[in-house]
Amino acid sequence: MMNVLDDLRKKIDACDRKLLELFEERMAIVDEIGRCKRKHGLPIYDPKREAEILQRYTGDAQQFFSEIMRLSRARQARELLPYNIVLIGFMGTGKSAVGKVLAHDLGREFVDLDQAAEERIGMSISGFFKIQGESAFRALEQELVREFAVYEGMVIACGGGVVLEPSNVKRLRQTGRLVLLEAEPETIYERLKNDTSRPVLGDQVQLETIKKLLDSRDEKYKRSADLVVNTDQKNVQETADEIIRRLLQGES
Ligand code: PRE
Repeated sequence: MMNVLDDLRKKIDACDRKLLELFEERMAIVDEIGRCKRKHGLPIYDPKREAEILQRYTGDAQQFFSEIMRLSRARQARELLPYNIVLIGFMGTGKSAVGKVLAHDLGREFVDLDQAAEERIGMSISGFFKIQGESAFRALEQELVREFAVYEGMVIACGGGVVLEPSNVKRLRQTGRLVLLEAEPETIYERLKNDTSRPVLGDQVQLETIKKLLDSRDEKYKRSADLVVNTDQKNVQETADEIIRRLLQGES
């Protein structure tokens, strides 16, 4: 029995060596494509091309190629955007939704700091606010920033209050570019009016409260930002595309 297993494992090792060789060959081409895209200002993620490749396969093989292409995007992104992308801004500006799409398109890991906080405390943020108060939450937020800012190649969506604390901005800056998502108070109101999970807005979301809070924070948001992107008339994909395009151009 053991002999059979040993033999089969030797065969697997031989297969893996061949796979690795081909994988490295493919990745060298991906690198060349990356340079070509850079030169011509083309996006990293090409959904049409990926669909064309994926429709050739089904089941596990499709998964396999899907993962290879994610690694390829990550590789091009690492080369072209060698820093974390950190989304900051007021609630309702789309940080979580845009962050997810950005991470996908760049083949990166995504972390939503509010979600990470909820997982850590085992309850909703608004529940935690009620029981422990805002300052306990801000302390937890700082701890999470300390943890996640040391990683590389991430997309990080911050809670709306994160950059109000200067030490958070400093930490996030060491490994990332801070991208501020903006929206008019009316847009934010429309996006949040039925949302009861925003403790700093109270139980009933009001336009006036949004305006006041936004006013008091605007300066700090702007001061922390490397890049400012307006989201009023854009969907999530359009916003993500604009962020990548402008970061690639080295714009601010
Ligand atoms: C590749 C990677 C990313 C794109 O989304 C599409 C395809 C791939 O791995 O096949 C290569 C590539 O960058 C490209 O063909 O444009």
